[in-house]
Amino acid sequence: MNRQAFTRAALAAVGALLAGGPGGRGQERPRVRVNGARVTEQLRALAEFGKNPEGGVSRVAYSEADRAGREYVLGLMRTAGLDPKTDYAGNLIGRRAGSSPGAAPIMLGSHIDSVPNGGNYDGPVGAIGAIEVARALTEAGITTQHPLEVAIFSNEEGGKTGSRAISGELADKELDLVTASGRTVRDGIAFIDGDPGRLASARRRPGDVAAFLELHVEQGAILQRGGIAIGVVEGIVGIKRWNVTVEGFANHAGTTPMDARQDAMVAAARFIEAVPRVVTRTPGRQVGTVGRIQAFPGAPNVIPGRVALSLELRDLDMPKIDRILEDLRAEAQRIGALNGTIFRFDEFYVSHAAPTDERIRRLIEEAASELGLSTLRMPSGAGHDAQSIAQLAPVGMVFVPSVEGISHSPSEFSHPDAIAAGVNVLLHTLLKLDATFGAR
Ligand code: HGY
Ligand code: MN
Ligand code: MN
Repeated sequence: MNRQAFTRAALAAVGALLAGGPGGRGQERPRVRVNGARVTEQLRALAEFGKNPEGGVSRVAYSEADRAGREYVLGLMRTAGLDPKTDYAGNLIGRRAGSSPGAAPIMLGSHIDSVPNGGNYDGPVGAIGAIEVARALTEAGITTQHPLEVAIFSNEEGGKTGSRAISGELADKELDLVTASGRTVRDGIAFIDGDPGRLASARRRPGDVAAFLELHVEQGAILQRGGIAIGVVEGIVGIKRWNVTVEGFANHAGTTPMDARQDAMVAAARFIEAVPRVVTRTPGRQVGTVGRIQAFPGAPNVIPGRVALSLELRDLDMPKIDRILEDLRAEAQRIGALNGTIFRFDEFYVSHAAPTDERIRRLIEEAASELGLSTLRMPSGAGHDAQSIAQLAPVGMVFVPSVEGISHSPSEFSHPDAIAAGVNVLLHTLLKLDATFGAR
């Protein structure tokens, strides 16, 4: 090595030392990168659990497929040296020691349960990505100051049960809800080795977690349409859900004249048609959906005496959700008066809107920029576990593009390179968080 080369190498080494080593405050950034091929292979393997012949998965929470998928992920967590445990709410929690043992952990995570006939990326990208970050740090010989926790939250799709048990938002009445697996939440938690009788012990308090980061597919088309690599989430919408019951009068479909019916199905149909009209009356990005309907007694020759619907409203502004519900109640009253039916609204689910932390948004942007990736700040119209953890810690969310914005569908897809880029941003944001959110 000639004198100039030696001098250059020596100066670079000194520079790296001044940078304080991995995650340091200096200019030199650790060159550590995740293993994208490993992430791709693990996503493919996880997709086998609950695989549907037409593509995608039905790995609904508390199902056999969910339990088998969790076993696979537990294996990945052990290989990554995370020594995973199952908490009382059924969350898989892995832990990696930090150099400041007294510091509160930085948490990464997401979920692996899916909706029925869902896709292979909603949840698993952030779950596998979080495990990969831990493994990449170990392979690079990097120890963060903060302990690192990797959380695979249970039943995200059925109501963020696991993360809302941690935040304290989970209501007892939810334990009796019957989930897509056919099990109640209570029985489902037991089925995945949690303990529904000790959920209070899964609770975390402000200060127990230094910060939380979640990587997730966008589930919309904004990033793809803009050719942007990384979404920096500004806030996650609040969600409220109601069981709407329409009471009419069951009667003979053949002998009851058309002007003498209290037809609950007709009233329900008029209400369903009114939802988009009422929801869009107010300016903004709020959304409203009727996702489930059931008529009773459900026979072709009986005028339905009762119809049960689900109603869901979402927006970043919780009071706006309440105002829109009042408008829908007034509309239901008007509809009921037309044919003598009565509407009842029973709220059964609340997930609070959550802004992300501005300091973490900036760290995500810095990390992406240093990796040569474009970014865009944006809201999340989908709910996420991050909004539960936001009740007790500062949170950040990183989005990667969803092809055609499709999600909750077998056609859901994100490119391996885009996913690897997102996991690298997760890794380097963590290192920046570790260096700036002072360990005690
Ligand atoms: O419903 C949602 O927004 C999320 O995908 N669980
Ligand atoms: Mn999700
Ligand atoms: Mn989802």
